[in-house]
Amino acid sequence: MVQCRSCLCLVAFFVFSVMMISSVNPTAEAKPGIHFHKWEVKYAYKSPDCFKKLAITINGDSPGPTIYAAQGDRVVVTLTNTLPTENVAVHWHGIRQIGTPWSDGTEGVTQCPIMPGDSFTYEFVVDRAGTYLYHAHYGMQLSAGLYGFIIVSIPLHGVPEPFVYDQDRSIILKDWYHATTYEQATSLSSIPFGWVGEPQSLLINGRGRFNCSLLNAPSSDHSEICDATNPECSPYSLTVVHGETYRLRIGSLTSLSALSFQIEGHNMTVVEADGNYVEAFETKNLYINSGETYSVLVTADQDPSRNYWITTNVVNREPSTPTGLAIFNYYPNHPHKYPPTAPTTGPLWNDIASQLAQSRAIRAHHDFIQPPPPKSDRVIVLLNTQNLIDGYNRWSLNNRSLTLPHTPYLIALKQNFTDAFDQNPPPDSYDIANYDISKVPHNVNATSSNAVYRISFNTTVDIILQNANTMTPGSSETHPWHMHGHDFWVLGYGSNKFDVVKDPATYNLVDPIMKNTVALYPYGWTALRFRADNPGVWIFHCHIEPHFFMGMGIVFEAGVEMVGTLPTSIMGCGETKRLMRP
Ligand SMILES: [Cu+2]
Repeated sequence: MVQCRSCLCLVAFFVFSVMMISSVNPTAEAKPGIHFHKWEVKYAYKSPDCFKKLAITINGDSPGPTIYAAQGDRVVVTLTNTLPTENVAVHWHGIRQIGTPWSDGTEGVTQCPIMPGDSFTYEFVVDRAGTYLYHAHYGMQLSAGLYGFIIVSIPLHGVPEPFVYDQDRSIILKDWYHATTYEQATSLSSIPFGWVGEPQSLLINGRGRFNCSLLNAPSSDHSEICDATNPECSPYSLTVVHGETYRLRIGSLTSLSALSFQIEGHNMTVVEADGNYVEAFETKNLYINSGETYSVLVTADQDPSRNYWITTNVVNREPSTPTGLAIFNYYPNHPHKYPPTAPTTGPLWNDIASQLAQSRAIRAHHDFIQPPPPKSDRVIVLLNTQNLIDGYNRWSLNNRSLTLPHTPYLIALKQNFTDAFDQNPPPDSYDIANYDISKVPHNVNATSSNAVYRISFNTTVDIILQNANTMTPGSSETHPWHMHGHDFWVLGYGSNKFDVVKDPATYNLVDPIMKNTVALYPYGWTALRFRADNPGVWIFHCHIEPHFFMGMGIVFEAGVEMVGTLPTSIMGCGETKRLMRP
């Protein structure tokens, strides 16, 4: 067993691997490891973009420590909530939680929130190598800075990856707001509605740059809250050696922004998406949505006498956020020496066609194709709309806007608490024949709902995400949809209203990628297929935090009767209180 704490984890894991290599009979199977982490979730003042703001941190860090493990290992995170007046829950994004649905970390779905002063232990197996994420899944705490990476390597004697590289590095992207999550959440749920707006900066590995002179105060007054000389906001520098090839794991946990990512003068070869190997393809601009991860290979093959810019830009929404900057540093140049060129600007923000082209270009790696079942047992078409409910702005699926119940679904379903949520099934479709997706809806009103899609265990389900016009004429937004507990096959994309008769004939059933997060483009559709083979209760939602906060998600159940005895540590709220009494 290996004791791991924050950055010591990597060292411990390395030592562990060496121990394994030195002590193991070469023909024997490697034994899975266990990685213990102790996290204190606490407030700290942070200046990631030079502007001082209260952040929610793990052991004082935002982003939090990277969890390193090998495929098949067990990860045990004991989280102590020392936020004095605030609950918390943490989701392990991309980890399917096979056999441990209560460790998914989704407040209201799989657990009660962790109350101030309480500790909670998440324990799960990382069953596949790849690049994953973790982040808060309660209220809007992701925006407050609770996020990080999970990096799962190939175990000893494991199936090798279909690509080679010299070094492994990771980059996590975030958009950053100066308003607190409490102000944002209050504005979103008020009449009149207050939109969160565009972020103030983009962070690369927790570092960005806000122009302090934009503050409405003389510089002598604002140096306390915005200090351009603060080392916390000096750009991240990735040091490379000429001639070496780097595997860059890139993950995005933005609250709102879809991003493009570039390395000046260097091509990137995409090899992994959401933990699945893809047929390698080259790009200069990697588009990445919140909740997605990619691995790219980059060879340091340019003039090594200078540094280059790493840049990230907002796409899909008219940007008012400055380009996020980091430095691609050729050793032995000084890591903080600015490149002699102006930062590259990235692609046009509204070039949806090239984003769609990238999405369509990604195929499963030919040696790792997992063919989808040829047919589905059920088709659920979800119309994505912006609505009003009693005058409040919301997002809905088939006119239902999700409100999480006070009793988590997993416990309510397992214990048959039928009063905990609406027992009527939500609709599998909408009025496809008559609904005009290109216009503001005739009647913008929707209803709130906490009903659940009940799915027969081990059946195959297609989900068609259908986009539409918002409540603003001529406007439709991109939504990155993320599924808990499963990967899904991405069968296809379209740029208009889905035709239930014709469009399934265009599906890629040969080599579709599997992902856990996929984009739904403006006015278009995205078709997914998944096998409901993981017993539990799972959420499927838009990964834009304010959209999810405004109801953009559904919950589905499959095989809940097969879930083992629930740990009492997930209980304590709503109707589960009665289970806690002797
Ligand atoms: Cu959305």
